[in-house]
Amino acid sequence: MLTINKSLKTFGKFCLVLVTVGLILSLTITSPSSVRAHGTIDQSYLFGTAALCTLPSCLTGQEFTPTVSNLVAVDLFLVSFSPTLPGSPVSVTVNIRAATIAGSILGTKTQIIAAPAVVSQVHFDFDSPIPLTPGVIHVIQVQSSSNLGWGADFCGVYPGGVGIQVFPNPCLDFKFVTYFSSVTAFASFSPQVELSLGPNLNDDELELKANFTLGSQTNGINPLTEDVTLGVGSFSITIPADSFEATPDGGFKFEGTIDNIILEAKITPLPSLGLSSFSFKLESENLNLSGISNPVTTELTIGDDQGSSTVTAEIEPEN
Ligand SMILES: [Ca+2]
Ligand SMILES: [Ca+2]
Ligand SMILES: [Ca+2]
Repeated sequence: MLTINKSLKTFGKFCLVLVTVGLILSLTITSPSSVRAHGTIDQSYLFGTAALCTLPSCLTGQEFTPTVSNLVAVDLFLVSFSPTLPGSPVSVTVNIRAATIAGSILGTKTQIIAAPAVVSQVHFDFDSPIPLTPGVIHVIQVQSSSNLGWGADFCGVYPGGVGIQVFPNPCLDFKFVTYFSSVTAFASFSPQVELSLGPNLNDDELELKANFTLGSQTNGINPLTEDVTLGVGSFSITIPADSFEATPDGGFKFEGTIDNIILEAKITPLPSLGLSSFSFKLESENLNLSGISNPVTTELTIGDDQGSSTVTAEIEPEN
């Protein structure tokens, strides 16, 4: 039941969902899917038929009150605010601020988008999870290099905050979605990757060694009952729950063939480095790694704990 996902991880720079017909600023409501490329929805407000300026001079933002302690992405509903703008590149900066639109910046993302002709859902992934305080107001501030409009509702009923255009306006809510990550990032993860690429299909080999330390918020790992997934570049492989066996040294071992891939994996506690530190070793044969090249993003997920690191793999062609 091992799954091999050779599909590229498609981190769309932005996802567009067209929601408007007719007047350029009028829009119909479309619900985004519950899980997008990155994260799970926490807060959202999807109503309104207006749009308001996003230029820095407009000081535009939306308050929101998260129920979770991190934010990894937002969706904004944006539209060109001038008839000549659609299709032109526009730089959009999203700041996540504490408490008010003048509060400290907790995280920021700048992305170039093609100015949408109609109100469109645009996805912004932050480079790393932004820590939030659940139950407390934060602000999504939006600034653009050319004048876009941000879809808005002048009779907004989002309960977790208000829209801001220069001043907070209790009647205003902008259209937005916030996403959080439910995985706990490793505190450290240092993989060494060796690839041996053969001339034929399914004759490549992968060897990986890594020490990792779980994040401070972790609830621990249990490879006996949790999926273990390793991603290297566009290749990924999952050793399903119930595959590992406990070893006398307190570690876990898997040896077997899954979907024709010969696989040996071992997770060993490293008590000398602390209770949350482990080594992970994996050797596998009969892979198809064609097209892989440095640097490679390497990601190890054990249950809801995850580490990611971009490394230079040792790649040797096999003769
Ligand atoms: Ca509101
Ligand atoms: Ca090959
Ligand atoms: Ca866990």
